[in-house]
Amino acid sequence: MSTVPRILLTGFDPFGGESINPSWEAVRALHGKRIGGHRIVSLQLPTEFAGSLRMLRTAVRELTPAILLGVGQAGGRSQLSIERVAINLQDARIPDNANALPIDEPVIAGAPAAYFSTLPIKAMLAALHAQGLPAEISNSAGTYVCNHIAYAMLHLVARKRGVRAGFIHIPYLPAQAAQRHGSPSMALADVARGLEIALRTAIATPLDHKLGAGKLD
Ligand code: PCA
Repeated sequence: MSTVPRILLTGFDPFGGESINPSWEAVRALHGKRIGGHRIVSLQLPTEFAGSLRMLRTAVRELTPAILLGVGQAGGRSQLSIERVAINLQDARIPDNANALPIDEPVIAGAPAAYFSTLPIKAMLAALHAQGLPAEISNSAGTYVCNHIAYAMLHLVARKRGVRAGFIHIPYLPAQAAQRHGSPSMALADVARGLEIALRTAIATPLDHKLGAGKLD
């Protein structure tokens, strides 16, 4: 088996009546790519609370990745949105793709209330801006399947020394936004480039930068 450290990069299948999920489209474009001495393994997770967690656990066990980056669609957001925190909560506004609608249940019973991303989010933000891509730090990944997977990734590697994890939400694709008057969007090539920049920065940055990116709301 290859000794090249692996990056587990996940996207989701379409949900909420969409026929495409930009997270999977962007993530799969990077599958197999070698960056900074690491190899990217892309995986599509179902937009299901239980199913996604099962598949994530198996992938982490089999791949022993050094870096985990989850990616999900956040329709309505206008830029790449680097998540700072994931909470131990499932509160679904719409049923998931397996028709589950958990309300106020933990992702992992008995586990901590929240985890901060262990990727260098400020350095990633600065690198995206420097490369001409709009990006922000987000302080909530929501309470649906994306937060669920962001939390699970951080929980699964919390005790694994040197293994880091985080999550990025991305806007609609232009074709999706075209069906929703006034919705912001980002081209697939820009999203994929942004993910690659974020990963390269994570590999090159063991300690995050101190850079203000707070919000008043
Ligand atoms: N976005 C959803 C789940 C899957 C996805 O791509 C979310 O933000 O929770």
